[in-house]
Amino acid sequence: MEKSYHSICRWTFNPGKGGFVPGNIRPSWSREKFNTVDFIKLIGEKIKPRLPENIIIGIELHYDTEINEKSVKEVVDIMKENDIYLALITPGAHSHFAYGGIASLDPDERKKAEEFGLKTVDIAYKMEEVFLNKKEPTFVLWNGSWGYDIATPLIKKMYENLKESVAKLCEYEEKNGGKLYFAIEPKPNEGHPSMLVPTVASAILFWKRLNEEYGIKIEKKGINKEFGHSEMIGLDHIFDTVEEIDNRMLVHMHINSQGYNDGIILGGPGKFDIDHGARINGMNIVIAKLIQDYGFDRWKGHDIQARPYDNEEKAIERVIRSILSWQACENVAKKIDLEEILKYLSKRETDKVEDMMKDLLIESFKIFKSLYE
Ligand SMILES: [Mn+2]
Repeated sequence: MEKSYHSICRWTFNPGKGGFVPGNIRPSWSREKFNTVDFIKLIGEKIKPRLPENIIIGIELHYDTEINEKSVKEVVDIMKENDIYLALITPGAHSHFAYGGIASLDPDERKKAEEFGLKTVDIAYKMEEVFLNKKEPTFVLWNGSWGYDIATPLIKKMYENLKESVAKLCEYEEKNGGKLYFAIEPKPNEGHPSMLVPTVASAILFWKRLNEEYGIKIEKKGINKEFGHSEMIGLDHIFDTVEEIDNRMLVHMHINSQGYNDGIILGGPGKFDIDHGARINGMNIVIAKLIQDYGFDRWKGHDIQARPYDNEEKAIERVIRSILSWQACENVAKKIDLEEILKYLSKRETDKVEDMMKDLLIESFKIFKSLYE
């Protein structure tokens, strides 16, 4: 059976969100009791044994809270012991910089945020032993720290700062090995009402401009599209995928969902970022087909949150269910007959196509059940 690569996020395993919901509903995952080494052990003990053997597991980490200079050696050792790879690393700049980060108009914040990015590259290369050959990790730039809230013409200047800083970061990485992929993870908002590079299309354009203005090579640059982020503002994550493929910028994916589109769990456009697990629905089966035909065989990430009422056991279950849900979509996607669909669509028989998709959907729920039992 061909291998399938899934990555699990350290930040899923938290004691509770806090704010409007309990902050300590999963007490054994508090910062004092549960670190990244414990997280990797938990994957080895409680998650990997529940998955089919063709699934390879990677992890996703934020510098400097989930991985840092102090913890890196111990984390790499335990990853090796458990056959777990580094799939994604990202500077958690949003935890430190609230005034634009590397795009900031405050020169001091901008300088510190730039240094923080370079340190993240350094940590990534300290983890080379847990890179998987040809599935080297993606260095993700989430736009959360590039936020602003006042209307001024200098938003343009922030964008220029951003391009200059990311160009420097890419040059630094190139000099230090050039093994990493780079992806922007666009999101329309969160933490700030507006953020630079809010959509997949803006991120594609960003890299094209970085190539034109700074000569940055874009072969290994692309997008980490999170399905839920496109869904948050009512955009179509299928078309986002089409654009990524057309521009050869599909390097990583966050396949977790904003909900609503399976008719079972609530969520959907216009809500805060909900981070449900990957869902089984017709749209995701279609995306699975698109990426299969493109030959995408890199990591599929599950940037999910436990529900505010989940205990530890139920939170772990959600990760397993998310991975198996996507596997079910991938399985049935192989059965999509494009010629048959085109035959119907050329005659405007979308009703026939709808019924074909319904059959695939029913089958994928059954496959999920058999994988999960
Ligand atoms: Mn999200």
